[in-house]
Amino acid sequence: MQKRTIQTRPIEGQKPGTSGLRKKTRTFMAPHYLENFVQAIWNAIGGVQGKTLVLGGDGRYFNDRAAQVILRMAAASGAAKVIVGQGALLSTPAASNLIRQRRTDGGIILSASHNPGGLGEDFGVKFNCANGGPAPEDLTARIFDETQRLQCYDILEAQDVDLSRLGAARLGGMVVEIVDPVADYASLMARLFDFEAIRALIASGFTIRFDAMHAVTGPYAVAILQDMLGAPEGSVVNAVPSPDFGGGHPDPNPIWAKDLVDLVMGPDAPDFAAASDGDGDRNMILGRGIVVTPSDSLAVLAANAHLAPGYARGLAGVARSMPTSRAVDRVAAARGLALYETPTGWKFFGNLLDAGRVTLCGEESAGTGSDHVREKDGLWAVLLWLNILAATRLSVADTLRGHWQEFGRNHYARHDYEALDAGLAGAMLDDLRARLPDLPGQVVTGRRIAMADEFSYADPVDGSRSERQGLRIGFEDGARIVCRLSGTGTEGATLRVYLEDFTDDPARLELPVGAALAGVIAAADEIIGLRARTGRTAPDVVT
Ligand code: VG1
Ligand code: CO
Repeated sequence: MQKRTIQTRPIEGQKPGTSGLRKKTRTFMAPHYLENFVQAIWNAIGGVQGKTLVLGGDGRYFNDRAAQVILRMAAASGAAKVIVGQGALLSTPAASNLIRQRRTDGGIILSASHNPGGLGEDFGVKFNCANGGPAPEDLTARIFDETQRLQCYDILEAQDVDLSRLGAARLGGMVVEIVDPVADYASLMARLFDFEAIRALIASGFTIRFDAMHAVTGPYAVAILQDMLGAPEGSVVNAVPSPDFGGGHPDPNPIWAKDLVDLVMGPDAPDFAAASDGDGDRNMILGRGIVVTPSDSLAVLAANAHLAPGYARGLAGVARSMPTSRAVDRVAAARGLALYETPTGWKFFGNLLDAGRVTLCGEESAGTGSDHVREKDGLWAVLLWLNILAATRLSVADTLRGHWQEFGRNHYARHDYEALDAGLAGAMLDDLRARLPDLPGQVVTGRRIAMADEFSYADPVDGSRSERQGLRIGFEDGARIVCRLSGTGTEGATLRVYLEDFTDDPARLELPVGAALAGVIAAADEIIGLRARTGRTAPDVVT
């Protein structure tokens, strides 16, 4: 086997976004594209000589080929070992767990998460550090720097490693350890949650449906929910990962998991339903007749986590991304918990978790997690919900109702305007940014603006600063509008408008979100001028 040094040139645009580098699959398959980015990672982390890494992905198109390239590049650069999930599969939280459990130097996750997969769709590569968490901003900036000056990369000339068989293989001087992608993760879940109680709940006739959306959580959900917890076969649907996710978007929200919404709203509704995304880090929670908003889910979990053994000692604190609704803030205030507000993206929770300042974190984008790993974790959220319901024996709907009665309700929605012209979207936000200082005091659609600013974050642990993390406008009555551009898309620009209003009026608690937010939506349109500037009359996706 021969090591080769291949001459290359910097490739433009290899700048990691909210969660790794995401591009069209064909872009990643173009000559040198993947190789350049991987070599840039090696360079940015000081090489991989003698190091041990974890490798796996969500099974999308090109996952298997990319894994072989990365193995050959790790071997060529002197890595001691790469621990790979069988078939090159690992969910994002399972990869995070393996990195931590096996005390490795980090890992590479192949995923574009909830973005669709296939030759004509999206692919992604993400580096996670030794703590199991996504590379922080200073590291992604170094990786990007390296991509801009790269002249060559090292790769071994070798046959593919057979990743279908468990056990150890060799690639040049490097060991490739092929592990069951589910086993270590499942045993972590069994340590955190009262599996006996959940088993008893299910045995009592409590019905569940989990939609793996043809993505990576299928094998995990079958093993845990069906084999370990006794849910009848067929409780997990779309359980076989497919390279194009069955042609759908593996995005667990009411648009892309509409079947599940229809199911819980219909006559055959199960007691509990859930879905996860492409790489298994997102979750959607539903109950008979109800879809739980991710921001509400975070608040409910924060209020009840102590019912699960892994959190019986209580929570150190909680964190949410800035655009996430402030429902969890009310729980934190009532329980005397520290509350942190971070920019969008899981990488910003890492320091808080490592420092023991927070136990639970969440994002409005269907991400919830805890200090058990350093990623958000879809199945973990499902199991925490099930553990809570096993302890209270309440329905999902009654759990929510009770929560709103105790803490009040933050009605919440996110409106996405997709595939906007990037220049136009940028100009629209620049314009709004320029007007922010004048907004406080103005009355828009009958509401007085109390504050308006651009969110920036100073990490309380290492002091690092992140600027330009979203424009926010707060009203005197507690309503809020947040605007930012997506950092995970692969085409044009996506504008996200996050809308929130609070009520503790018992008569308004159960108002549908659309009705409760109508006033805030009108105010947002007037302030941003979206309709006028883009010609769009409605968002493409409402979650
Ligand atoms: C989106 C979400 C963000 C999430 C990120 C990665 O980012 O808004 O909350 O952390 O996706 O999730 P953006 O920049 O497009 O708004 V995943 O499950 O795609 O890794
Ligand atoms: Co994801």
